[in-house]
This record gives sequence, C-alpha cells and structure tokens, in this order.
Amino acid sequence: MTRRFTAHELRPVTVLDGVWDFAFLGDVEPDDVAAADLAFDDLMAVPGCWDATPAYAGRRGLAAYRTRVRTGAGRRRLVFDGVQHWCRVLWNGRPIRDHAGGFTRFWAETDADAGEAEITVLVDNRFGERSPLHMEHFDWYHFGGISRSVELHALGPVRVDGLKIDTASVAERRIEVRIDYTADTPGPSRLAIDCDGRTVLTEDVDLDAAGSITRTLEIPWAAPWSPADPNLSVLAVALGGDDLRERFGLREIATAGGRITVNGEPVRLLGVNRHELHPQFGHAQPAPLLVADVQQLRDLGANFVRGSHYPLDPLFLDLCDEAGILVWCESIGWQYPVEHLTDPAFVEAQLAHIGEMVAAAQNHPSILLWGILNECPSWSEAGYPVYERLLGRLRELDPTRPVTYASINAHDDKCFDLVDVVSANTYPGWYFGDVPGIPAELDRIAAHVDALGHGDKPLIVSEIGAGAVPGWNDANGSLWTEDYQAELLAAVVDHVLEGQDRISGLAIWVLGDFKTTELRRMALTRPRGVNDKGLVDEYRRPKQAYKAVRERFRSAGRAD
Ligand code: ADA
Repeated sequence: MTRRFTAHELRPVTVLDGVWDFAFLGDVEPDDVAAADLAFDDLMAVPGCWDATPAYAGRRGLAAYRTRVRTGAGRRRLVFDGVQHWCRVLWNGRPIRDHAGGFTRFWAETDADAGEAEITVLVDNRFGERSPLHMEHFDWYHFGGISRSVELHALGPVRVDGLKIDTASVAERRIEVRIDYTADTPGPSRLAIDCDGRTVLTEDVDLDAAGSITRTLEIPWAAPWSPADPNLSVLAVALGGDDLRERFGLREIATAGGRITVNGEPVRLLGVNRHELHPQFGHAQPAPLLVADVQQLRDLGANFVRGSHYPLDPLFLDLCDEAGILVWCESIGWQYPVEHLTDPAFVEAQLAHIGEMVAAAQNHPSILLWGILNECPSWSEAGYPVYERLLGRLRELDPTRPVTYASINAHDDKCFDLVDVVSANTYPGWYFGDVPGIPAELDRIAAHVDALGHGDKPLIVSEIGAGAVPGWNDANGSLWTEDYQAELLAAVVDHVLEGQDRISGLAIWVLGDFKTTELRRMALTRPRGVNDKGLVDEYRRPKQAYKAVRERFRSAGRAD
C-alpha cells in the first residue's frame, strides 16, 4: 500500500494491487459459490470499486475477484486495508476468513505450500444481515469492492502483530511502546528497537505464545509534533526475525476549561467534513486524489478535518500527519434507527470495527479525537447503553485521546455525559431558520450544553452548511445557489471567529460534493442525486463558498 514510510524491512511483503480477474455474480449467496466453478469474464482494478465503473454502475450483489501469486512454503498473511462491505477470502479455493465492515484493515492467514497460489475474494455490496454496519438509507452512495490495498506477507515463527506508541511526556521526550506479538514456539528471543535510525533498546526477552511487551523509551533528539511544526519520528521494532515500523509524533492532547489542547496549547479547530468518495473511484481514493485533497485543505487554511462517516485511508492520515492537520476519526455510522442500534449483532460488529479502526490508526499524531455513530439515537434512553459501551471501548483501547460523537439534535441529547467533547450538527438557514438567525442558534446550543452542566467540555459544531448546485445562481440568491451557500457559510465562520469563544471547533459540511443513496426519499431532496453541500464539487472544483471560507480561515490563521 502507498504509505509515507515502510512498515516492514525484514518481513517479505508482496503488494497485490493491480488488475485482478473479476466476475459479477449478482443475487447469489456466498455459501452457494464453488470457487472451482467460477467463470471470470472481466477484469477489475484493485484497489477499486466495481460499481464506480460504468459497466457495473448501480449493481448490487456478490462479485468474485481472483489473482495468482507465487509463494514459498510457510505461514502467509493476506492483509486487506478495506473491502466494501462484506467478503470471504479463499486460498486455493478454501475459505480462510469472512469479514464485515469496509474501511478497516484486517487479515486472513493460512499455511501455504510452495508454488502458485490462487487467491479468490467474494465481495458482497448488498445491504442485509451479513453487513450490519451498512444501511441503504445512509446519505452517501455505498460503493462495493476491494477498495484499498492488498498485500501478501510471508511470516516467520515470531510475528509482530501491532505496535502502539504513546507519548508519555513531551517535556521529557518519553514514549511508551507496546509491542503485540505471537510466537509459534514460546521461549527466548531478541528484541531490538530503533528510533529515527538510532538504537534505543536491545534486549533478550522470553516470549509466550501470544502477548505484549511494554517499554518506556527516551528519544531526547525528537522535537514535538504540533499543527504548526509537525515533526515526525519512525520507530522500528525487530523481534525474533520479524519487524514492524510505525511513524509517530511526540504530542499530548487534553481537554480542559472548555478547550482542546495540543501540548498544553489551546487549539481552535477550523475545518471541514470530508467523505472519501469520487464519481469515478467510489471509495477507492487513488494517491493523486488524496494528495490533492490535502493540498486543498491547506489552501483553504483549514487545520481540522472530520472523517465523515467512517475510518479514513491510511495514506490520507499520513499526509495529515505531515501537513499538521488535526483529524476527527470516526467509526462507520449514519442515523441508525433505535432497533438497529440496540441489536446485539450490530453492537458486536461495531466493537470489532472500532477495534480495527484504532489498531490501524492509533499512531497518527494528527488524530485528535475518536468518534462514533454520526447522528444516531443519542436522544433515546435505549441508545444510551450502546453509546456507553462503544465510547467505553474507545477509552479502553486508547485512553490518550478524547472521545465524541456528532449529535443530531443537541437540544434533546441524552448522552453528552459520556463524552469528553460535545459535538453538535445543526443546519440553521438550511433545514430551518434563516441566515440572520445563525448566531442565535449557535449560542442557544452552547447555552444548552452549559446548562446541562457540561460547560467545561469543549464544544464543536461538527456539521453546518447549505446545498449549492455547482455553477447555479439566480437574481434572488435563493436556496441551492452558490451565492446563498457562500453567504450562509460566511455568517457561520464570522460568528465562530468573532467573540464566540465557547465554540472550540467548526467542521463545515462538507469539503466536496458526493453521490447520495438512490433511495427516492433522499435522492429527491438532492439535485442530481448528489449531496451538494460541498465547498467544491465532486471533481474538486471550487464554488463561491470555498473562496468565502478560505478568506476567513486564512485571516484567522494569520491572527492565531
Ligand atoms: C447530516 C448528516 C450528513 C449529511 C447532512 C446533510 O447532518 O450527518 O451526513 O447527510 O446531514 O447534507 O443533510
């Protein structure tokens, strides 16, 4: 996969990205598919989304992907960075792993014989029981396919399965490192840790069959990471012949007195929501597009991006680390109904997805906040235990970052006591009210949150915006014109910047236009079937609002 550093120097890795054999099977159940009988009559790019290609536009069902690879004998691990929505992985026709939930890394392992191996992946982009995290009513078009990179790893008897690097003290340049491993034969082994090319530890260790090794290390040469000065380090762990490298930054995040701080300095978050969607690539964002999106965020003067509404591409996060852009990283979700949210199968699937999200993304210094369940029933008594469980899991996995969720209706929310940062989505001037009423609505939310006793928690306006058909204007400055959108967002940013210091963060809805679900009730309220609240259109061409926001974000940046 394209990253900004190399994850393995010792472990042999074969990248399997390219063009795979492909067959769209349609309305077929995976259990009814015999790999030997599959007739591959087409080709598909990996990474890619089949329903973003004109030939398969709108096609939902089961599809089969196949590639062949030459390998030696031994333990092999196929690492997938994201498959939409459900998949079954087969090695020489034998199922080795099922996985539900796109956007997160998972792997499938097998003992291989030397020679050529056939890898088949059955991928299902239908909505239903197999994919409890995905629902058709979501306000985005959920594309299907092997949407992120695939790698084949040759494993030895010891495997470094994970590396978690936390800042123990910025002032003392100290980090805490947790190495998760598995070993075929428990016993003595050798651990070596380098940071930025310098040896920081070598030690004999006694391994169990599976476990973790935790060490506190000093890296006195490392400069802290901050949005203004995003210094990065690379930590390389070698254990029993295997290795894993991760990039990180020395920095501490905290919330105090209604503010979010990075290394003790309060930050004012000015940014946007961002979907990873494109008419031609679906959820499979090629590197040039990810680079261009980060360039556009920088041009806009944004220091903050919310990954709406699912975990982001690892390369995008690498680029945010380097650009000093702070990230809200959230698990998949969009207005799940109460009965779906409280279904134990859904909760288990979310917990697994959250675990994968954190494991893959936890070392990015740019990630400031973890989030869950966009606009779900945090207003209901029944929803409360689910929020409690999922936010609790986030805290267990990563106590170093604040947690939040975007509330659909802050005035009637029941779960704010569970978060570190209160976040409210609101659309004054669009779904209700008018532009002059925007300051009063934002103040009303802030007053309500304070009255609930959460005055010490930072408050983020996590969505606000208006639709604008690209290129459309009329003499009235009506709804759907670029003029109206620009006027509304100018009023929002002006209010947040001028004297509204209760609001710690703003994420405008949304950076770019994107295709929505084809369900009529949504499509009929979205001209062209596109959610067009973007500052840029789906091909990233700026609208007038882009210029209005850019001018304001940039002058605020100069003032900070
Ligand atoms: C909600 C939702 C977004 C989007 C937005 C809109 O706030 O969280 O995903 O659907 O509304 O455009 O209406």
